[in-house]
Amino acid sequence: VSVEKPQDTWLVAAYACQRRSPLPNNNQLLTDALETLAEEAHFCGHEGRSLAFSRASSVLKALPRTVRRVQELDSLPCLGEHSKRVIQEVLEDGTSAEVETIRQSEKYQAMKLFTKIFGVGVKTAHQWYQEGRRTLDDLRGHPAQLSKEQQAGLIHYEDLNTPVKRADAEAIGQVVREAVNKCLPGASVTLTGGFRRGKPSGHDVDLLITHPVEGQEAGLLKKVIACLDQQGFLLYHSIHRNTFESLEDSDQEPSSHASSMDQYERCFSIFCLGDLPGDAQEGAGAEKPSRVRRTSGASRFWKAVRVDLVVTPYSQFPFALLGWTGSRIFERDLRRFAKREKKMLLNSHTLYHLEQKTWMSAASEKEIFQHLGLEYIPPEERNA
Ligand code: 8DG
Ligand code: MN
Ligand code: MN
Repeated sequence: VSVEKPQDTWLVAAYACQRRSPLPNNNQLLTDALETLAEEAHFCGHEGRSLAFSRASSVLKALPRTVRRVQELDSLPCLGEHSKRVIQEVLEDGTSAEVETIRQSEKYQAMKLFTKIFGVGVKTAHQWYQEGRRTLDDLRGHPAQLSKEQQAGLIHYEDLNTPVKRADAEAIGQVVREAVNKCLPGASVTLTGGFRRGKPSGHDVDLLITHPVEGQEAGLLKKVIACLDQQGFLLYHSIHRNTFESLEDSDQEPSSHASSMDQYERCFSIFCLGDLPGDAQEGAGAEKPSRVRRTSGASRFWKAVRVDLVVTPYSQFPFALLGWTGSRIFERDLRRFAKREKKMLLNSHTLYHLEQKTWMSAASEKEIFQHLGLEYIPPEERNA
């Protein structure tokens, strides 16, 4: 919650999950600069430093208008000296020399290029950089050294780094919904991630699948994938099995490590989406654009889109929905707030009270916020 005080400074809460961060971001120039610094630190393995810049950026996203003077920032949390210095530079000169130097550096550019490949993280990108590789062609020359995921990522590099529009996300949601309902009537498909937060475009499509009868969802993902594959919608997919064991059945406390990976059955995939306006007019009987695999230039009328499919048991759905809606900083602070302020462990499956040693069930996201003693923040205001 941010309230404008008379003397033109703001009151902004310290945890992102206590703030409303709607779109648009009124301070894009500043947050882009800070996020470049966060990214550079991440590329160098300096996670604490990276998080500090990400938090500084996130605070600016909660401000109701554009920052004009650095003095306005005095009352804000999470802004260190370094962040303030960069903000001041951008306010005065329109750009920061430090940020520009990073953006033009060979290492930053190579790391950026490589980490934008599907299936490539900082560790791999850094290793390639150390080996002297700089371009995608340097990698294409050694396909045997790439995972299947990375090979697919390279083949579809351009498409996968073109923003996915909301209309495409909705279309893919509908395709998946039809496949899911063919395999299991009554199951639901929910668009989550950035699109649920109201973003007009994103880097992928995040879909949550569940069924109101607990247990019915078991084995569903495999069937859905087979169905989609048969229709020619999949360019790549890899299913990861659920390894979540019901902790309520054991006396063990859930692990409290910071990883945001959960243990639902999920599929990381690349969809083949036909997207020319003409496609729709071809009518029944026309060949499905998804089956056409043209690879070059102007005549091409399909594109590759990254899609994450996640299947959840109904009782855990609100936790999964909250966990997959993001933003990443919002999620991070929800967990941190739960642990530090409420002695509770939150993940995408459950909420556990560490002192009472009880699991707290929830039928909706609102109930999870209530358990945490937080004001409900709707998805559109979680763009922290
Ligand atoms: P974008 O795709 O539009 O760029 O943004 P986004 O939708 O916010 O980012 P995302 O990378 O697709 O991630 C969406 C949310 O999903 C984010 O809050 C983090 C969460 N998420 C993963 N992987 C996992 C996971 O394994 N477990 C859990 N619980 N959450 C995950 O991306
Ligand atoms: Mn996403
Ligand atoms: Mn995703």
